[in-house]
Amino acid sequence: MTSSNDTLNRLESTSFNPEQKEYLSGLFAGIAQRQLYPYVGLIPGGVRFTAYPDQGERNLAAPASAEPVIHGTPASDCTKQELWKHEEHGLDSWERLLAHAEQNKLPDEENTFRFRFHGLFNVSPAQNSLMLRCRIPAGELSCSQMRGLADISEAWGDGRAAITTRSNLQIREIQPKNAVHVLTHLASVGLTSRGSGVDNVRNITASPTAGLDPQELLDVRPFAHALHHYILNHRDLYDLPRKFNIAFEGGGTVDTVADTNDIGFMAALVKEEPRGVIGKSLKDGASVTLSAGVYFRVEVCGITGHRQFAMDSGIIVKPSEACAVSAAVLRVFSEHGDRTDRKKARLKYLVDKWGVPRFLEAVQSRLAFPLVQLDASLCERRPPSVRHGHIGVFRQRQKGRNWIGVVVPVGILTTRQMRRLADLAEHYGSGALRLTPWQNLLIPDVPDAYVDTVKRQLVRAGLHHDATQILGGLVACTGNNGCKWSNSDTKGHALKLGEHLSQRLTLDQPLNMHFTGCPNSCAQHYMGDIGFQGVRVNVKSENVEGYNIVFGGGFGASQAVAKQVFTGIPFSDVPVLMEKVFTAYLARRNAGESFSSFTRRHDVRQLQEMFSE
Ligand code: SRM
Ligand code: SF4
Repeated sequence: MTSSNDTLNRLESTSFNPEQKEYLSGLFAGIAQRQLYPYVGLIPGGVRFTAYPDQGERNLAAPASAEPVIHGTPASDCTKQELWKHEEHGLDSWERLLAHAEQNKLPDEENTFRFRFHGLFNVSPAQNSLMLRCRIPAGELSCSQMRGLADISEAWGDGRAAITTRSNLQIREIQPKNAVHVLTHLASVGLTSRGSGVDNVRNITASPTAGLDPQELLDVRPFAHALHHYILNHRDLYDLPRKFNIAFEGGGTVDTVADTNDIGFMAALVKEEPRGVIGKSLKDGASVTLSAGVYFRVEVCGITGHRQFAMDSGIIVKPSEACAVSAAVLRVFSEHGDRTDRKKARLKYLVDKWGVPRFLEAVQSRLAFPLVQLDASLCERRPPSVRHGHIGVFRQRQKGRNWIGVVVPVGILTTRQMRRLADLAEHYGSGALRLTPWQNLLIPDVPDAYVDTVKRQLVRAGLHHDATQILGGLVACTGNNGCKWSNSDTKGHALKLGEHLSQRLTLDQPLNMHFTGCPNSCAQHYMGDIGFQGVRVNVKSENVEGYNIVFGGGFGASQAVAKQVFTGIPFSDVPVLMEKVFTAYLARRNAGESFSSFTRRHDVRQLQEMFSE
């Protein structure tokens, strides 16, 4: 086995500058240290045990004279995060977790990075504690899992949970001493948080009404679950250059915003044709006759914070091939993605550099079956989703059954509400719950006879099944109560603005307003009818919370990147400004015109003038 000391000696003979040598010496000395002093853990009941991690053979050493290389990139060019991963695989930090738990210590920058591989985020200084981000594939939760999450939040968190924009759940205010209890309890309810942060594939999303929806083309849940398990069982997929998002869109009532993901699998129908539908094999250019049925069109490189939706790659795959195609794309990304600059380490930048044909060729080279190119016009795309289809009562394709979309204001649930929802799902539905990327949830399988009872019970629990066109479309990222990057209290402001407007205005069409605290755009403000991006604003001698405001975004069939109309508006001015915006829109729109169509047909200056009157 090659020791870290050998590596240290070799560093002497390579061509690093003194600064690089010092850093790398420190790094490898750190490894040697850890091998000598194993971590100690504390198990419930106060029993101590010592664990000697088997460090195994590390791939630190390149040939004696060469510089260490990480995924083809010389170590001295790599980001510090790459060096940390190279030093220790992201999933191998359990000993460190135990040590931190034992000392009730928050991790430093390096260990903060490592613990995110286990779904634990040190969110100081916003809160001096850890946050747990789960993985909930396809947003599907059983009532017992929901109760288990409520137990975790009650015992070790702040007694609440937040539904995220990836149909997922986060629990906050976890003390380091409780981190291990949280993870083991999560496992005991059949959930995991592995890979929900940093350089991993994030929670796999799928149409929230999959399997229930009369209008869907395909129940996409099996594919989302298959991929979830594939990822969990392949360590190399936890060492990507950066985060990676994958979504499955089955064409149902509620949009899953798959077009904002690195890969969006979009269900599409190939219709019966007398001579068959002919595609082209990417492998050898041969014609491929496609039988009629539902396939996925593969869209790639969505990343709305960088103002880009996923683009159609020209490829169509059988649903059963989606997992293999994902794995191939992930490995191409892993091998060739940028390891030197985290801002450019997303799939988009690799494909920008290579172009789509070279990228697809690389993907094809990792697959045993041919990728098939088919012009998008030869497929029938999904039916349009229903705006705010995530709220209210909708009939399922199963006769006499309904899903009830529950309003969860900006995604926050108390543990009491979580348990109540679990009870309702168990007593009146099939025991299942579905989280949505709209930061709310659905109770499926409610028989007609129980719909009114469930509605009443929801209201009793302080939740709802109905909302104004304004309140039904509020989405807000964590904001400055939990995230250090946030310039403003996104969740609080979204609620205040929603209430202010709902008391003064009635809209006859659903509308989405997305609040995001910084340019990272976790709440995808560029795809909102209206998007708010938090900024600090100087007002007289005071620095206050405010927003840049964008208009005219959309997703799916009405996809568009919103344009910035107002810059640096203090939040105190936002409610009155937005009242003016809606008053002008209602007075000047064409009959039945939606807010996004209205804002799209005017340029920025026209909108500024109209909305400032
Ligand atoms: Fe996000 C980082 C919260 C969805 C783009 N995101 C963060 C961090 C971890 C801040 C940090 O690095 O310290 C935030 C943790 C706050 C906290 O304590 O709660 C954070 N992101 C969230 C969540 C919780 C927002 C929400 O309230 O729903 C969402 C969790 C989803 C999940 O369950 O996995 C969340 N973030 C997104 C999305 C939407 C999506 O994934 O579908 C995006 C835009 C799409 C994309 O892929 O970029 C998003 N988050 C970012 C970025 C910018 C990445 C980039 O390459 O531009 C960062 C910064 C980073 O990764 O370094 C970030
Ligand atoms: Fe934090 Fe910015 Fe994401 Fe909001 S958008 S959660 S402020 S990183």
